[in-house]
Amino acid sequence: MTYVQEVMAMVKQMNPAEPEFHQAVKEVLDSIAPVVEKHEKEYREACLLERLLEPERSVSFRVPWVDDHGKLHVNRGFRVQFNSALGPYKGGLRFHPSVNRSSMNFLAFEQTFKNALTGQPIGGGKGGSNFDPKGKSDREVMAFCQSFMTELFKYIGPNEDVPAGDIGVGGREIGFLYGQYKRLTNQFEGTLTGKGLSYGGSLVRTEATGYGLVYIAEEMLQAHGRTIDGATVVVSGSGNVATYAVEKAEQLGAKVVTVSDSNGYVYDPNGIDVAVVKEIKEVRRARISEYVKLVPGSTYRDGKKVWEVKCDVALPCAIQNELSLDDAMDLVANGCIAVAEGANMPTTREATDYLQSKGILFMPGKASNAGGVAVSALEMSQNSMRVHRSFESVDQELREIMKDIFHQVSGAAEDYDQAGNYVTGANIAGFRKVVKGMREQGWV
Ligand code: NDP
Ligand code: 2IT
Repeated sequence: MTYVQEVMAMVKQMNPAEPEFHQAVKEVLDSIAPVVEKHEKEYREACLLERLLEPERSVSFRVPWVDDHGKLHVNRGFRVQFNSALGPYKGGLRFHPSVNRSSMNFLAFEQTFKNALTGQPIGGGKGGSNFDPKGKSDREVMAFCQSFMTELFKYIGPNEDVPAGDIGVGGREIGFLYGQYKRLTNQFEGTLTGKGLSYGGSLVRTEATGYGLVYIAEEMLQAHGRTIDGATVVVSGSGNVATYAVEKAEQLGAKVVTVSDSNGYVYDPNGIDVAVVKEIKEVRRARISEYVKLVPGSTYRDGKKVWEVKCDVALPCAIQNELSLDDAMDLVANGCIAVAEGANMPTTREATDYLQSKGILFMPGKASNAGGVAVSALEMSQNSMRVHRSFESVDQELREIMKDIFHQVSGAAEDYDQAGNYVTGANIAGFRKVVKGMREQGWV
């Protein structure tokens, strides 16, 4: 067995019943195999892959909270501190019923390479809970956040681990979490990102993941003689990433025809009205099916996914494994030319392989959704310096970071004779940076 095969078997044996983690690890290991082969003896002696694949620290904890009827509930909280070779652990918190050890490990592992690609000094981590914020009152969400932070605060800090938002955790939740952190530590410091603008948040953080996704999609298209201007785009999801991907794509001249949630999707042949999406999701916190009541000419398909809609560019912005092989076949049959992942690992491995085999331009999430965490790192530096940068300056830096990621990713693919394979390129480019840091810091 090769070293890569050995460690893949080890990961499965040490983390049984963690399919998402196995999937993420396998994709990275398959990509980096040629790099590892070149340095096999040295990496083996240093147990480099064994160390890379074992989180530095992983905690899970009880989160008791009381609902509006006085009933007590108990959820499970997690924080996985995967790798600190390049900086303090950094990564979001996800509140969603699907959260378990597998999804936390996969997300924290992916985050390590994504964060390396940003060029910012941040290591990789992730956390969250199987708490479902859907249908809960503000008071219930606050009670949960306060209880969650009462345990989490022991493990985080501005130079230690800096959480942010992810699915189910947006500005409201970060506010409640930050308030409790401050109460427990008596410190006003940048231990969370995605904060409100009046208490240390950065301009552009809300928009950063969706905008960054469109910036890198445009880089990729332009490198192949195409542009997003005039393209028909399908977006899945209607949360933070999806909303601002729609906004930026439309600003750059695309027509975005879909948004969705876990119940179904909206099709608007005239182009999604992003102000209506914001009103439904950010203000009313309602289901996306409401859209058709507000926008004449739009339709809603219950229980269906957006990939059946004809498009030039597809931007999956909801959740892992939302784009299957069948969906990929639909996209190809309908003439789609490019897929860029806004979510983390939204495309199954079979679907990714199929899309690439058909010559579809494919940008993996760890490169294409890195804009969010990149601006989180800019929020951290603003907090340290006690300064507040303008929208234009942060947005300009985000653009440059996404452009730089595109060049790193395409360059690394070329180095290994796989020009245009951005999956391989992103994994190799991220791996090279993390490994350099790990090698120079000794056997820790
Ligand atoms: P939000 O909670 O704001 O939105 C999530 C959206 O995805 C909702 O519309 C939700 O619908 C939908 N969704 C969830 N499950 C499914 C499903 N099974 N099928 C279809 N739609 C579904 O989360 P974010 O926008 O923040 O995150 C979206 C993705 O982007 C995640 O993969 C996240 O990890 C990733 N990401 C987020 C970043 C950020 O800065 N926020 C940064 C980088 C990546 P419903 O209401 O029905 O659940
Ligand atoms: O998946 C991700 O990169 C995020 N949810 C954002 C993490 C962050 O720290 O801003």
